[in-house]
Amino acid sequence: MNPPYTFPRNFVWGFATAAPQIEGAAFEDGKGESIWDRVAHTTDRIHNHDTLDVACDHYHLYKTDFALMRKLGAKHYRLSLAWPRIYPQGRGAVNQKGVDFYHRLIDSMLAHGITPWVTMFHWDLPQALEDEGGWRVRGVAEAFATYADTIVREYGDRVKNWITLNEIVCFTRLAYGGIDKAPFTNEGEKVVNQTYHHAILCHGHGVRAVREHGGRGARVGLTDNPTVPIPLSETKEDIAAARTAFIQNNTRIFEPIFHGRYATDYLRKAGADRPIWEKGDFDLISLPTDFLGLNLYTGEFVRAGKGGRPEVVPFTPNYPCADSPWLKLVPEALYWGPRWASEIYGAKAIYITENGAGYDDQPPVNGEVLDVHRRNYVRACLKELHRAIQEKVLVKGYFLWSFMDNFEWQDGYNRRFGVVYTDFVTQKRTPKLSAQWYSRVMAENRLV
Ligand code: PNW
Repeated sequence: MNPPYTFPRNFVWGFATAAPQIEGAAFEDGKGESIWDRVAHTTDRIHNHDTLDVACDHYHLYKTDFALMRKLGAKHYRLSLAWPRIYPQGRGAVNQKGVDFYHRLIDSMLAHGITPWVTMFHWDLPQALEDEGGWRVRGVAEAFATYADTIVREYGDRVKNWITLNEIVCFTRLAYGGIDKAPFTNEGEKVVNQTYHHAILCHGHGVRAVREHGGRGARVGLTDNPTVPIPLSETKEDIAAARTAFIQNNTRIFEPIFHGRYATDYLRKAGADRPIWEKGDFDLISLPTDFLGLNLYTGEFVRAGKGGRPEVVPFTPNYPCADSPWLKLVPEALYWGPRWASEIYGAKAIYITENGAGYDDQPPVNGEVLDVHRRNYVRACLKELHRAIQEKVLVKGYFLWSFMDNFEWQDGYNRRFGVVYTDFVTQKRTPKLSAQWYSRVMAENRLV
């Protein structure tokens, strides 16, 4: 018999990062300005006025970073490519030095025995495209199509796992709807709905590019961060209410991608704010994918209200959270998220493309960072994920966010998600307790 909490054979274990958060070299070798570079240098939106200029300096330190990853036992690694490194103006002339950098990066990864999982877009829109209207205008999809074609042609001989976009809501609603992501504008529902539409159109182009140029064995999917309703109690009524809430919460993305149309309910409610689309858009948007990536950090509790309608149970101020205030500790999301996605949309292969916890860890003491809090949360999450797998939900892999502390968007370098501690002055890496623990989990393919 297997020891308890053993994961399926061939389960994919890895780490996740994103280019703008770790690479640095923000203006080196011809890289163009991204919308995050712009807000970092010209606004007060980012904690401590931190910038992405140096970050973890992974651009220069990637070889030793891969050596450490390998030493910890990771065989899979989810990274993203910086669009403005390949196309500094978003479109037009290719920056050969940027293209070459990713050739070296991918070769080094493979030399260290690490399989790349490449996200095409992780929020670093070229500023030149934002100047044309960014996600508000359809031109973004045309530019993305060319970018996707280029990178799949360049790297497709060695990269077989592609993720089109990371977390649409974070660069549409949270970015143009007045919340907390670049470019930090506030433009109302009509614009926000249109940015979603252009994003799913780009997803479609990403899938198309992989089918056209990806070669043998290429696979592609979207990474999304759905809000995950957790039934307050596992009664029939609360489960049904949470299920309905999942559909409603994620209608803008999952309905078009899985069903090739917007839900009539959504269009009716949106009224005059509904997005504009063109003939043929949904054929592209709903091209079949090979897997669904889910970034799961937290959830919300839902119960059956009047007439069975979903009712969100608000978090009281004393509900526990990580140091990131949005990160309420709800490990159950790792059970219900995959379950809803497979039960409702028939997602066959699911990868958890991110999960982790943001805490303001203190520097190493005697070479140790004792982040028991992070280790315990991730372990609780993995127990819930294991339950989903036991119940035959087809979860094929898990990527921990993040390999090392990095640029945490509007929270700058203050908030740490890494299992490896980054000293941003010396660039010294120190594996935390959570890294030592995760290393054993990967090696033994079970929870320890
Ligand atoms: C993800 N929320 O963002 C991103 O993909 C990463 O780049 C980021 O560093 C990581 O999670 C940690 O924040 C999220 O409000 C941002 O629920 C916000 C939320 C979830 C994920």
